[in-house]
Amino acid sequence: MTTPALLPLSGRRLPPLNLGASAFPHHRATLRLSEKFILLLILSAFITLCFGAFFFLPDSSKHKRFDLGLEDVLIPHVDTSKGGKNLGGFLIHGQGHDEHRHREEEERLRNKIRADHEKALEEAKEKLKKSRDEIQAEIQTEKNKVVQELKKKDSKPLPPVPLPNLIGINSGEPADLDIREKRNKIKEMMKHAWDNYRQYGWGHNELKPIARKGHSTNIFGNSQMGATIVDALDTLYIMGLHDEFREGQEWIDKNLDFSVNSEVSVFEVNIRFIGGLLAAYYLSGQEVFKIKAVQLAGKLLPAFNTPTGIPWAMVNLKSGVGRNWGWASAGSSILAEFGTLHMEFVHLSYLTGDPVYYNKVMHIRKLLQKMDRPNGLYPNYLNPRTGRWGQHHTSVGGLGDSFYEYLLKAWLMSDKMDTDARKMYDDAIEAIEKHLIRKSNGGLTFIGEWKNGHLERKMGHLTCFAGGMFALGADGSRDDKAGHYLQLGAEIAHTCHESYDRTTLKLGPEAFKFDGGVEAVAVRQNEKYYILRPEVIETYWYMWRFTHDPKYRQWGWEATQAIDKYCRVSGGFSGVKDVYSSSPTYDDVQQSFFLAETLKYLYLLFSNDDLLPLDNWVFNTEAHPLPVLHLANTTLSGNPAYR
Ligand code: DMJ
Repeated sequence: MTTPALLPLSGRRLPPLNLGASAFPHHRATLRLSEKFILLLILSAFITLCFGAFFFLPDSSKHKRFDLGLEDVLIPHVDTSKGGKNLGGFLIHGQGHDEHRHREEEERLRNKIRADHEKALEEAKEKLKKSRDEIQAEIQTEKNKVVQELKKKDSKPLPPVPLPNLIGINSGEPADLDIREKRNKIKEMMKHAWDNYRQYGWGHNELKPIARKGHSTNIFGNSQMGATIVDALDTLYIMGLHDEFREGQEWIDKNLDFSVNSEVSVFEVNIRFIGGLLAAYYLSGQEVFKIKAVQLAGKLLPAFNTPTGIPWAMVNLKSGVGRNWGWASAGSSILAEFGTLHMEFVHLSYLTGDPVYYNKVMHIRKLLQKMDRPNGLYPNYLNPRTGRWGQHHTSVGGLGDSFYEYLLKAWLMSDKMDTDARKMYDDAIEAIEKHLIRKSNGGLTFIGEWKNGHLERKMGHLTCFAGGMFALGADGSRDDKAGHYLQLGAEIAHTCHESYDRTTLKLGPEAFKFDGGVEAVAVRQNEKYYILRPEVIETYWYMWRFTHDPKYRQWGWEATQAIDKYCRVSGGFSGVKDVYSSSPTYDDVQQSFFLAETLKYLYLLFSNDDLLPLDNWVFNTEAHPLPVLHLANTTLSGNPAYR
């Protein structure tokens, strides 16, 4: 006996066989053409067989089969009180009136099945008449339809929220001619970087300016997410490069898709993509950026599904599966990664009215607040399964840096209402000053790293951002030590400038030592490179805003000239492998942060202070400006701390 499940008994069981494009949209996209032909043949043969069997078999057998099917499929809810009996799941129907109704129903269904099968046969025959190209075109059209439908589903409008007071989105044009010319030079460099990326790397994450093709690293996963476009948007906007901005917007609108089977860094995607999209939204008011930022944030949320709520370092955007870097101590997550989500996530909750983002980062905050810290220092590694610290390595450079930055900026961004964040920042900086900050024999202040119970007298280029951070945090510091922190910022700026000045190219090495007779100089060959990083220039800019000491513009101009001279190639800008060599080789990468940060900070250094004033804007760690949220006057669900 044929199993009922295989019998084409009703319109519900076996829908009208449409072998054309709309029958199985998801499977069809993946079928190859030859497979499709074979499938069509098999199906049409099968239908013909069923059709023939149904009409040419003796009547009794037809009824037997039909009844079996009807019993459990078509009239499952027969009222047994009217003569039907339920025997082990099968219904035996009563006589007379019921039987007549039953026969009519059978007849109606038989007619429907016949019509459906005839239609399906016709469609199958039609399909077989078509050429391969026609079928391929149909498949493509249907694929496009599915993609459009998915896009529509994803682009739900977000609830309107009152925008914060967006002050200082202006040209910032300096009156001084010399400063204006310098600023124009920086704008020209931005155009050179963008135009070459546009020509040779468009849609790729980054550019190889010498090979003149796209480039990517594992932080962006294996897909082309246009990292440079998203990272550069707000710089283009600020510089008044509006045509380029619109090109970027158009690409994002049409191509930026997060439903990809790609494992990305949660931290990098947050600071570059979500930060970049949010800043572009606030500056330009274009909804598409907000919508994309929220879609992307939704894809990062599964990374928080760990026993402690400390997110994984990486997440697959499609499957939501997360994991940590293989090199991180004892399977740990990294302080600078899970601790650098706060600003963007608070903005996401603010813009969507959905507390989910806010709750995720506040959970991290609360967990960290409760933990014991060796010497008051935060180790760089925390295991997301056990909630325990990994190796006791503390750094204000790589692996630790932006965690401290975001504590301070969370406070600033909340209009100074988030006093918990300020307290955590003050405590952390006090411990850092006590255990990590030292003066070299030559009088240079440096920030070392705590490793295996002792201080390593080495400072990274990344650590140089801290000069700006100390200056930014001076106002509002504990015991009114504003002067002290501004001075500390100036000392770090000076040390980092020395690290540039003591090289052949006047560009800073990746790391430099204060040990064994050297000061602010790289010793190991693999620490002599410069990859277009922004941190030193970032500190010059903050110091300029707070002091207006002309030396910061002078140092910024030295760096601009060195970059233009040694990193510029005809296909864009490249990092160099050895800043102490007079004939350096290129690394052939134009990093997206060069457009997001390095050139933006340089441009702001030569602009008036009323362009993005620091009382109203807070820059995320990738230099994407986000407005201060006056949360005291805002109802943000799940936000008791600020009310
Ligand atoms: C940027 O992506 C960010 O500044 C990050 O915080 C650390 N470093 C790079 C640039 O050097």
